[in-house]
Amino acid sequence: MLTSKLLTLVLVVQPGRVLLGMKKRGFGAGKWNGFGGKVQAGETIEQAAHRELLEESGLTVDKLDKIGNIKFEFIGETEILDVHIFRADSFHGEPTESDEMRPQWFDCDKIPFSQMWADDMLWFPLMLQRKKFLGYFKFQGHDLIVEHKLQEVNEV
Ligand code: 6U4
Ligand code: NA
Ligand code: NA
Repeated sequence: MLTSKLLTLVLVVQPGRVLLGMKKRGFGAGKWNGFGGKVQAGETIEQAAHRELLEESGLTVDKLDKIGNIKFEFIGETEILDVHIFRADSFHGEPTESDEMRPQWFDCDKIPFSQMWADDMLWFPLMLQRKKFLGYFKFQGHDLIVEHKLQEVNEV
């Protein structure tokens, strides 16, 4: 049976640039990614997104826009990752390295897709254009997408 695990992912965007973090340990270590993690018991998905953003980047935001939901399946694994994606266009604080992530700004035309999850190059353009989207990606291992669906929607 497939179970699913709720996760958050936050992209902080400013005109012409996006903040990514180098994941130093755990799932996706060695990849640049947005900030996020597991939703804990007793918190909403949005609360988890704020908490993980602060823990991993040192930033707080007044507003998170819900922009996407992607479900990831890994062949041979019984858990689907149900990732809720948010975008923030302003923030408070200074990006600060944590045990888990090393933040760095990237120009929007120099996003390091070759060192990111393979799905990111497909949905980052939608995210940067403020489009909303739903997706499903099936991975073999952590680098190969064997099947996927991605659609723009009006509401996530
Ligand atoms: P802890 O709680 O430290 O053990 P960890 O195992 O490191 O957690 P966590 O909580 O950081 O994992 O969550 C994984 C993060 O990676 C979430 O923000 C979701 C994100 N993520 C997972 N698969 C992804 C994918 N294919 N593309 C992507 N982000 C992904 O862009
Ligand atoms: Na995390
Ligand atoms: Na986490």
